[in-house]
Amino acid sequence: MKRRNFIKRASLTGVGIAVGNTLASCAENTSEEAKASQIIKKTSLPLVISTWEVKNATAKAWEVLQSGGSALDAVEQGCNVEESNVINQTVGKGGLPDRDGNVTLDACIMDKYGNCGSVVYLQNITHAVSVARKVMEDTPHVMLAGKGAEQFAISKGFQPEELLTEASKEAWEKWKVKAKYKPIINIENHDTIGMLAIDKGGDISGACTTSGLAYKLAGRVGDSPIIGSGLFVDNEIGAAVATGLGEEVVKTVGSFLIVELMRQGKSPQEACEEAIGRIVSKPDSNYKNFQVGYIAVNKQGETGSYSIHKGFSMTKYQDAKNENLQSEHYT
Ligand code: SD4
Repeated sequence: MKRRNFIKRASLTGVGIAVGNTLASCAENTSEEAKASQIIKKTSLPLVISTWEVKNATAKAWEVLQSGGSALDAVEQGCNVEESNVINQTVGKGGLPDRDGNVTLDACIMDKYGNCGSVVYLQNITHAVSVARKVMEDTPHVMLAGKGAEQFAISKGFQPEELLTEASKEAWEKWKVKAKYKPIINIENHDTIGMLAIDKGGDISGACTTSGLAYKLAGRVGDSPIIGSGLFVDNEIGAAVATGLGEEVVKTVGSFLIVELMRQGKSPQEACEEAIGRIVSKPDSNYKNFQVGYIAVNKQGETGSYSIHKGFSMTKYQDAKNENLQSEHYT
């Protein structure tokens, strides 16, 4: 079977399964195509969802979408808001540093064509997600790291600046004197922003940006810039993005997994739950000690979110309605 037909079939089957109740009300309407188009009409576009309670960032993305902008511009500009927000100590400027006091950023972005760009271990540049977009659009590569990424950013006109704020420096200095301190993601540090949007044209894009695990070993990179782990977009199926302990997301290639599960017919909610299940059901999983959360959207505009522990939430803009929705959780 040709790839395109295969995708179409799988995705239409998915619609049937994912929204079975709604379909039941569609009386005797027959073909899968007809059913799918009825569902698509029911969904109001555009929409944007983000990990955690990031109202300003999501509002910015919504503004871009409302004015007819692309999902790609929306997720980039939305994430930029949080990258400049020095109060948020897990993203961009003001992010908590690594063990040695260096703020290092990871970010990626993915468009409706499946193109992607990513930066890892980027220093001295606030808008990591915009650098990732430049990698995607202006180079033949997908990923740039460290000094090379920084030099590339500067060559593209990004201004280098000190990312370690007084508040983050103070927190790091306090951390240094505490004996046996063990950072537990989501208790001491969370809010990494992952954002997924569908624009008025029905096209999907996503982005993710973070300063990573606070007080990490120098050189550590998490899931957030790894395409398939921290983020995955397939414009024919849907998209997913992760937050939490990146090592666990990478081990299960979480975001790609969710999109593939949606391709097989699972709803975004079911797919997020199964991806969390893959982490917690490992024989040696010590999931009680860390958090992972996922959000996802399918082509029909249905959304889902799930995490290991309670406390995770998703911010959603649709129909000019702004909601912060507590996510269901495993524990
Ligand atoms: C990481 N996933 O670097 C990121 C951190 C995060 O909420 O999402 N924190 O592992």
